[in-house]
Amino acid sequence: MRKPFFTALILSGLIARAWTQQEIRSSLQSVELNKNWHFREASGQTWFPASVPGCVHTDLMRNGLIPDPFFGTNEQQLQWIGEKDWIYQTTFDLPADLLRRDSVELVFKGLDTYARVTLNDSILLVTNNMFREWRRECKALLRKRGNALTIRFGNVFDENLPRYRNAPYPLQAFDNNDQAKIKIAMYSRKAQFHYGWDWGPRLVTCGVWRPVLFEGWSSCRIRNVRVIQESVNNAEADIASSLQLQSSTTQRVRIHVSADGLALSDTMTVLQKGFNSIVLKGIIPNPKLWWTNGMGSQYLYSLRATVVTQNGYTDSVTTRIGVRSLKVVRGKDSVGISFFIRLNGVPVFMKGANYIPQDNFQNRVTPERYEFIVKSAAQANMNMLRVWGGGIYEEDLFYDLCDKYGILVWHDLMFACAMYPADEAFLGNVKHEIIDNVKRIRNHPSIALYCGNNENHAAWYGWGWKELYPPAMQVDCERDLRKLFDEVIPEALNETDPTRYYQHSSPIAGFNGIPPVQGDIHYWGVWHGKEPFEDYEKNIARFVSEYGFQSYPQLSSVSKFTEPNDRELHSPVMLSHQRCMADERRDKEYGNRLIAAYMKKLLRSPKDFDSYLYASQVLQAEGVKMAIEAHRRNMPACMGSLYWQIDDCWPVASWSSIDYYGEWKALHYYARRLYEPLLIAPRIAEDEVSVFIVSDRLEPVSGELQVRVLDFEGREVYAFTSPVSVKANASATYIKLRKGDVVGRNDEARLVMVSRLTSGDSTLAENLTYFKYPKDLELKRPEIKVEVTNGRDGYEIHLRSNTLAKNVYLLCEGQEGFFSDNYFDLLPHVARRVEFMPKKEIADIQHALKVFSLVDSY
Ligand code: BMA
Repeated sequence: MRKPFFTALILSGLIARAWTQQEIRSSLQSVELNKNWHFREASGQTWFPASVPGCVHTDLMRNGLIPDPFFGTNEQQLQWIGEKDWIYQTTFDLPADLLRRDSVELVFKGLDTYARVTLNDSILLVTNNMFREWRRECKALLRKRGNALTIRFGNVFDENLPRYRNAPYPLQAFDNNDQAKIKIAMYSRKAQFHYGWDWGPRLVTCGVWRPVLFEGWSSCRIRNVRVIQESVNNAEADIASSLQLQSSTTQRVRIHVSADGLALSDTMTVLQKGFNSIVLKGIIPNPKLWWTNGMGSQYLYSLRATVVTQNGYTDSVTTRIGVRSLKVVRGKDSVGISFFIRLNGVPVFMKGANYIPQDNFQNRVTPERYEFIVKSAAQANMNMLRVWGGGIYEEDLFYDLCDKYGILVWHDLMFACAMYPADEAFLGNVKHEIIDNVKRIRNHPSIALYCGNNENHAAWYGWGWKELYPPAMQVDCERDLRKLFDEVIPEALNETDPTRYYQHSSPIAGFNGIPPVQGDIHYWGVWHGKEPFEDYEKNIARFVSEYGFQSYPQLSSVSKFTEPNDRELHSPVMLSHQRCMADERRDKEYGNRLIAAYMKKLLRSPKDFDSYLYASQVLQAEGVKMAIEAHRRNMPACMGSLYWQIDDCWPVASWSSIDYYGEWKALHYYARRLYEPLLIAPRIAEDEVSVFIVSDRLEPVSGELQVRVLDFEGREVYAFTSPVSVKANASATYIKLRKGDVVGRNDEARLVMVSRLTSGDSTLAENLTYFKYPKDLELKRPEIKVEVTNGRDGYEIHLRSNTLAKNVYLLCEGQEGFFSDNYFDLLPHVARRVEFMPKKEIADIQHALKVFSLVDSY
């Protein structure tokens, strides 16, 4: 082991005092401009108060100038907003000490998108990329009193239609997404889902979407710290901190880097006037490693870099780092070419979902909503989210939360389902965008990999886009595709984060898993391809980064965007909240028809609208269950399962497992069970019942595996028990039975197979399997005894049924709150306890609580 470099633990203030013998002043001073904003339509006269950060839609709403765009069919009447130019303005005074700094910059963390910024009558900045951070030196333009900042947002059509008309060749986009006759989304570096998606409205907003501030500094400041973990093991972590400093003069400075107060390095150096790069190395002995959710703790070190100048200025930057080694392992193996994550030396199966922006209007996504969604992922035993390419580079808080909850991030760059321009200006713009964002996020332990785009390559090579062009043009298109994703982006990554894995697109192995030899797939045979759920079994790749099935939000959520007479599947309002129109152009019933077709196969026809919403969620959950079980059973050939999608950006029929209002759908409860570290996943094929146990635990588990077959009244018709030692981090079959023996002469429509792994008195894993689709089961109307007692954070609901109750659905009428479990099957005569945490106190819970099950839906 190398000798760790220790200097005595010296607080930066003390170093500074010893160094300068004078009062220490902070180099940096920030003043946020979030007050006194007004806005108006550019050709109008009247100013209205505005919120910054924010966007024009929420400002219009707050002023009572437009109705809620998510309600009813309002979206359709509000398209004019995106066609106008908008002006934002504020006037402000500034503190004298800010103006005394060597430099004062105006910093925009995000402007959406085409902005012309005027400061005290001088044009300071013209922007064209909502993802970039913009900063300009502006000290010479500022005064103490009566400053004015004006931002004019140009509409995307005026900006992009000329580009569209002058393009060297027409650019394709998937019809379902950019929901207009002329598709221009790809010309703007703006969240692509703003133009509409197959789960999202078309609301082309604009505005100051991230904070605006002045940053003044004197003498020297730390611009950026990149933390490189050169090698990590249990004994030590070699840490290189690469600092970028800016100095207003040539001067000697002292730089100190520490992790949790432990000095990693302490040095004196001479900085040149301008930008300076310096790398400081140090060792964290016996590091506490960062693990993903379910595998260990998520320890985060506070890494602090401090610079102190001879003339008494100091600046410091603190970043939270997780010490871990992570590799995306691509190499030849017995199946083909592997694709898996090795974390701290251990291959880890990725369990998770795809993530889209949580709102069309980003300023409404509060810290609480962020925490709720990432925590919900962790609660569902996920360890990965894929930040999908049609959305945004997320807020810092999102990555902080992923660090905290042990959720790795598969990070698409923001390109999706389209062809993109490749002129020099566009490519240069993209390069800046990648550099800005990667610099911002690269220290997070949660960032696992970068991926160039969502499905652009698949569309070009697989959806027939290439064939739309004459051969000579195909060559140009392909060259441009490569330029962006194989040259410009990798170069930008190489400058900023050269050691993280990058792949040009997702999927890299196509749309089905036959044969599953290399890379990730998006399997859409189920849903878009109308294949049966059983086909999930046949389409297992090395990593399934997308697959999924739609459902509707629950009734209380639907009630929030509809009037009572809209609550009918084919009403104009419900249809405008169903955006999947794939293949059959602009056919609004397309998505509904797909749900109906699968529903017909699996479930009995729901008796009314409310039941239909519920049944759609059960259907989605049952379908995705087949997929997750198939993927996990097939580890290590398959090492990842990310369903499409965890969240929604507005209330809509979609593939989400949590609706826009934060209600867990049936799928999210199912996912939590299916992503448990220990999963029993029986598979019935022909006459054979194979009981698999999949374990993500790193130690073998000893226990007893019971397979019992019960009739719906609880009578046991078959039982088999065997001691097992469950292999660590593996999937294997532990029992094989003949279906004929298991079922005997009993009617399959009245049986449930209960597979259970126990250790002593505790159940480690359990799964229920049926021999028929739910519609063919002879379920009786259950009598469910319900008792409610006061619990720690709410109520405890005790349930017991006289017969098997399938997909028990608890709901507290008129009350918002969270059920610890829902949509579960209740075995006869087995007590079950569910907690309910209401948002507000409930006067009469017995009265408000309703208990349904599948038989009540038909
Ligand atoms: C995928 C995604 C999205 C889309 C989803 C559902 O391919 O990448 O573009 O919303 O399918 O169709």
